[in-house]
Amino acid sequence: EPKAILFDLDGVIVDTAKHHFIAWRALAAELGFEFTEADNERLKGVSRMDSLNILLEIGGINISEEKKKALAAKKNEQYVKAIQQMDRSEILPGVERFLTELKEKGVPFALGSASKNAPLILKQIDLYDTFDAIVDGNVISKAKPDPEVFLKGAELLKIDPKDCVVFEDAQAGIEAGKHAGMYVVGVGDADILTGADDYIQDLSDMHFSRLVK
Ligand code: B16
Ligand code: MG
Repeated sequence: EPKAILFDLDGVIVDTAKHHFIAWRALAAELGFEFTEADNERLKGVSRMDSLNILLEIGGINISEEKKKALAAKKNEQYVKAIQQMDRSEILPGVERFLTELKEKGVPFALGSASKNAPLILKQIDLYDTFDAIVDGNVISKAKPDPEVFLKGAELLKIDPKDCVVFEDAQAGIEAGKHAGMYVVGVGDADILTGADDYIQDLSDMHFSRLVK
């Protein structure tokens, strides 16, 4: 029976991919090329700078590191404006019920996100104080698929990694969880995701009993 749960943020707790997409697309338009929703799939779970590098590669643009920093800051400014408008209505289906179930069972849970904006997003949707620990892009040095983000979460919760369950919507995140030696539940389209131990469309398909083997 699992002793702790680790949640990815974007795509698991809340759907921020659309806000990222709008901001990246605006940046691409300014640079003179088109950025599609299919392109945006490649950015899920990927850090801000790595995302920008993928975007520039799509546009065939070569610029200095300094200019890259400025563009990443510009994108983030627009993205932050969008997430400042978020509220509880954007919490994904099943999340609140499942978190309540975990609280009732006394199972601790942490956030494991690549996003530097994770604390702001959790505050906007009023879940900041609900999590027992938060590991985000501000405190990790190695991006998913490196297991660092989830190992840190387990450490903060003082639970052995093998007793942790990870919920992830990104391929790199599923791999990070497996590298950490954890049981991983893929969230989203099981035809796209691979390597997880179980798959659900969203958290409305999840109950603690399903994790008890
Ligand atoms: P930021 P997650 C990730 O969050 C997103 O999936 C990814 O699209 C984004 O580029 C990354 O956070 C960095 O976000 O620019 O806010 O630091 O899925 O790991 O919760
Ligand atoms: Mg995600």
